[in-house]
Amino acid sequence: MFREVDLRSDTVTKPTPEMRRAMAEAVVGDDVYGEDPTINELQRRVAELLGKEQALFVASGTMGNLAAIMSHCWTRGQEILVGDESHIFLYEQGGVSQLGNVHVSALPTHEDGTFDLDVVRNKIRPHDPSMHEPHTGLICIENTHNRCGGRVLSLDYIKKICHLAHSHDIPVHLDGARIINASVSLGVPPSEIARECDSVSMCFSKGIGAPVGSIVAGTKEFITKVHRCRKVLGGALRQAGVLAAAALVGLESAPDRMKIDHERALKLAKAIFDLKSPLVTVDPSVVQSNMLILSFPSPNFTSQHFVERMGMVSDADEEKVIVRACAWSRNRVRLVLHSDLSQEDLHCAYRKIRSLSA
Ligand code: TLP
Repeated sequence: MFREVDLRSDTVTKPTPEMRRAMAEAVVGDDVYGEDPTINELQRRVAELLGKEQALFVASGTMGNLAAIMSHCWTRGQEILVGDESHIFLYEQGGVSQLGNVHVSALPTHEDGTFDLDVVRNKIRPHDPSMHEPHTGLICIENTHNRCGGRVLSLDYIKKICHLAHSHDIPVHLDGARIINASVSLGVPPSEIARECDSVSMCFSKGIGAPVGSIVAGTKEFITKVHRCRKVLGGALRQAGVLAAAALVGLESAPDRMKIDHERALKLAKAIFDLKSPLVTVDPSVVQSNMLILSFPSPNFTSQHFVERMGMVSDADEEKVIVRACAWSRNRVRLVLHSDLSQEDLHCAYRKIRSLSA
């Protein structure tokens, strides 16, 4: 028998018994008619949580970002400014161009997930009468920032970028797939983080632990457009209350749960750092939520070697443990903590890392 510790993502969690019960007992209706009470309740609760007029349930974070961007960039010939390390730019198949007819301009991303505001200012293409250039229709930010290892954008930075955008009449979309993690880390309500942003997307299927679903929030007028875009993207669901029921359960316990994930991530990072290994290291000072990025300074032991070795058990291994992790580049591996991990799972993962680090 092996113990498997899955650190690939917080998306790997399975619904809890309480979620499964709530799903089985959910009161449902046809959501295309707006008649699913559990979906309606979730949308109401999240709109309030994010401090927005309305919210709309969508199938995934990718669909939420795409529908939001299509809704902001309603007319042809628009461009969005996104980070070159953002999920929207890297991992959504260029859907905004492929399906949304939106042009993308990628901004260099700092290690903490921010952009240089002067670079943003220079990239903005104003609504002038020129027929040659696209118009900047939207700026997208991400909090917590996935590729930057779960880094948290500060309220001050969000305020500054939103003010810059708004001074050019450009809205801001926040990819808040993990906004609750950001809220726990900053010690402020999610509505405070989303306050200056015109729209927000948030995922239920990550740290919140629900099996499926995301949500987009904004003004009533904006959500009417998102509703239309969701339909053309094939995301108009029927008795979706079974999914919303799990999300409602997850939301209740999410902040407390995430606090534990964050504490454990930092503890694990410190323990790995203290190994002073020439092969694998991590900077605990940048661990701000539920992720850590391991680096591999030696060309003879790459992230790929590490991931393969972590996923194997040999006869020589005293403990029969498989640890699953994602190699993000030749010398980077992302580890993500989540609610399906026990303290013992993490001890086992640490001991396995230690055994490979000499
Ligand atoms: N991120 C996934 C992978 O796609 C990388 C993960 O394991 O972290 N925004 C952000 C910031 C995300 O991290 C993700 C998923 C999404 C959007 C998309 O969500 P889904 O997977 O629901 O489409």
